[in-house]
Amino acid sequence: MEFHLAVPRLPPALCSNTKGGLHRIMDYIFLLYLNVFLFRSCSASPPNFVLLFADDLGFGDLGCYGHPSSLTPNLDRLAAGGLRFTDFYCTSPVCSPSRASLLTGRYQTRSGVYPGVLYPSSKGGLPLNETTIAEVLKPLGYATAAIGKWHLGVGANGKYLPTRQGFDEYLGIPYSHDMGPCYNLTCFPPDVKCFGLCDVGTVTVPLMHNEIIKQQPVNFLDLERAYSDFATSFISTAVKKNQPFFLYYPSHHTHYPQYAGPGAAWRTSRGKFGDALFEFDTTIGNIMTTLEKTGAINNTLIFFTADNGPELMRMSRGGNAGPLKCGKGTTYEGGMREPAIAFWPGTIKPGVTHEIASTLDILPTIASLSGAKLPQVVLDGVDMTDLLIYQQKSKRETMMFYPTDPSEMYGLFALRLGNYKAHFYTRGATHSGTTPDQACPVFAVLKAHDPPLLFDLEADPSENYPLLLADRPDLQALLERIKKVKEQFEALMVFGESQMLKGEDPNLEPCCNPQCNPKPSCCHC
Ligand code: CSN
Ligand code: MG
Repeated sequence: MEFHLAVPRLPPALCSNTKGGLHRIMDYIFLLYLNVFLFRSCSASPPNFVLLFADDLGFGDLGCYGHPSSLTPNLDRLAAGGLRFTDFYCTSPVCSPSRASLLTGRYQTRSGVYPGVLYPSSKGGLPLNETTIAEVLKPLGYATAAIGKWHLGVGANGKYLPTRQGFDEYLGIPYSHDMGPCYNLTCFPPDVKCFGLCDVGTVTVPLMHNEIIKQQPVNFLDLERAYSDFATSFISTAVKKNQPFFLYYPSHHTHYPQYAGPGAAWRTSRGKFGDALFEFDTTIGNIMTTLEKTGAINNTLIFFTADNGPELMRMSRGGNAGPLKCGKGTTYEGGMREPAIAFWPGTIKPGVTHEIASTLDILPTIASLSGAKLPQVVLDGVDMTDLLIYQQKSKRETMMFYPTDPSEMYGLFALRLGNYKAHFYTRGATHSGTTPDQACPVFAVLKAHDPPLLFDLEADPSENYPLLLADRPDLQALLERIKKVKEQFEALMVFGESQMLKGEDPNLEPCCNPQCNPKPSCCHC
């Protein structure tokens, strides 16, 4: 019914929390009088959540964000029927820290998932005492599954795998798929040459089901079919059992080396990156079809975003930041501002929002929509319910930018307050090499800025034209405010013990044949 688009159906948590008994009765009578009481009808069961997370995908990579040759019909459909964000941020320009924040609603500095990323032999992982979205939902009886790239640790006896962090089921590769010998990084057709850095000397890339290695090396050409079938079966089973569900699908596809199975290879004019993105988009279409067929679609929030900006060192295969400066590894906008879409037919009104929002806000929003309890820890996220459902302003005014190697000594590299972003430090990154902009590659060494480099992101989203205090004396007060916000934030930040500095142990590399010799080549099943 059209009416539902205009006035949203209230999720159960909001139905029961918003007003007391008498008010509700009076509301009811009033609305009856207006003969529009149906508008306020409440959904019967808690909503389902599907969280789609792309890897190394830039602000300019989707059709609905202006890419001229990407083929993303399903993401475009989500954007057309949902809320598309223009100012949405992840928390780190690399993968593991960004994922830690997404799943905990906390900056990675708190959980200790820094510096850099986890490797197959890393001893650390997302600490088990952190509470993930899956763990927030479990007490309410949700079915939970993760599919794809985990990258929050494997550890001894799989102690950091998704199955130990609130997910009932997992199918996927537990880290980046370039973390294996080059010859195994199979593209279609097999692509033996390795562009840029590839990590050799480690085991071939495993496919894990829960805590067991199902295939090693994984066959990338069959992988998407397996993921898509797993998602379909997970959703169908939960719906059959009348169980609310949370599906987390962080895809590998758009991370180098991009791959695509027979259904997507050579299908786009954008080459390997385009084909890989198209294959991921096709699975998103399959998930939507399953939600429609099972009748779950109107009670499901689908949220899409990405972990970090494009890996520009891979040149045309590294993704695209669109109008934004630099990419992966940097604290410029290209490293951390991402496409994001929230879709929930009948509940989220289609549109575009310019409010500032972040992966940090997803956990509090899911908790609020489901009626789950928030973890009793310091959270950095804010509840986006009012923004998503009632088109109100976001409670978020700031975004903090930590580099890939956060430290108490340097603190924040940059801070966004409203439309303004101040850089206290800038630095290029290996991952952002090859662009003509001299600020992006690793040769742009660490530089401190005092006063900070200040940009008006509305007037200049590309961070090309720093505002000069000499021209704009009015900005002095703004700068003072930014410094104060920074000081207050940093004074309350408690750095968790670094998980990456716990080091590595080659014996931890996943091996399907653990007693075999010589490693890693014998880990082949
Ligand atoms: S990431 O990509 O995991 O998506 O961030 O595959 O920062 O040194 C990043 N790194 C390998 C990677 C290494 C990756 C790094
Ligand atoms: Mg990544």
